[in-house]
Amino acid sequence: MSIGLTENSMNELTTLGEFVVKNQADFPYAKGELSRLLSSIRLAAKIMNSQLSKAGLVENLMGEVGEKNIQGEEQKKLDLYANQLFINALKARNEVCGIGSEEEDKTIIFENEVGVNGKYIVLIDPVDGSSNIEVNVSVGTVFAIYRRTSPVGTTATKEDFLQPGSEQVVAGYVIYGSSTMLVFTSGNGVNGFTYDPAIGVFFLSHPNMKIPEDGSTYSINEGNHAYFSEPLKAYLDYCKSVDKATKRPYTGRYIGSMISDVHRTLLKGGIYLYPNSSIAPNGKLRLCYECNPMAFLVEQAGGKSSDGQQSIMDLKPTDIHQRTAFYTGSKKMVEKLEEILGRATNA
Ligand code: P6P
Repeated sequence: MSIGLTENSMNELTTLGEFVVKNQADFPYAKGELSRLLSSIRLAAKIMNSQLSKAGLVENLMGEVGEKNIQGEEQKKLDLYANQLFINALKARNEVCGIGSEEEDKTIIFENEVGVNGKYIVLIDPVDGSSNIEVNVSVGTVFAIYRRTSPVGTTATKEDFLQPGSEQVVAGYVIYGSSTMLVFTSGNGVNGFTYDPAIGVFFLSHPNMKIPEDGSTYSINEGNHAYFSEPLKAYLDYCKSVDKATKRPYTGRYIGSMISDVHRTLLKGGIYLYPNSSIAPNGKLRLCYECNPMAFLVEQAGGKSSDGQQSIMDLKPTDIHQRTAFYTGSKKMVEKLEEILGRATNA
């Protein structure tokens, strides 16, 4: 009778903690700091998972707060809950000198003796797509970790938070979906861990994730079509025209939760687009704590990310809340988009 385990089963069950220890060499300058940072995010993710799985029953997690964040967006109770949870978890591990959050107008600087000795800064969107939780659609947390550029032992500076995405040390997301997964990169590939709530452990379930070089799914809110540029409309016409050799017309898939749309794109191939438009001249998604971490992950998995002209991670931020057009996915599909957008630019 099969017991569902083989003699090697336990070897196959690598926990997130064991994985980080095994791959400590990936963090050449870290003496365990990054593993402590990741473990704080892991802890907060477990708590989020527990709360979200009963969000409809927990009064303080649903609905709006009645205030707007710096983005001018209605803050959800869930946004504020998650924001405080991740800030507390990160602060407790004494590795961070400051945090930039979508839900905080200004960066949070830890000025106590422990804080000023933190070597890292974290940029985070505590809950991306929070409005989806009310209709039971997946939401997620996105984070990016940088080494500070200011001297250890001093108070973190604005420049610490405005580094280009190419300087990221670690990037990742937690997707709270049909299962909860933590996906991260430290610059040596992308690995995905699935949470088993019965024992409270993240297990390596998606080792060395690679995005297909090409795909046949495009993901965009076409409700904004009237506001798109002519070159972007030309690309969407390309996606919908018939050409069996290139698997067109492509399939349209749009969940409206960026982490879910990019997670599907990472696993199956395709392209995710949130363009700038006449109603959103700089796009909607934020460069520092949404686009850069997702770009790092997709590029580490062999894909490509762009603002239409260049890699998202080459952009030098001037404000942690700044927005950008964002395209990411299978390398060949992003290249085709840039070609079509470039035709207009060069015309
Ligand atoms: P739209 C959620 O608010 C979010 O930031 C992303 O998660 C999502 O992809 C996008 O906005 C949805 O925006 O304009 O299509 O409703």
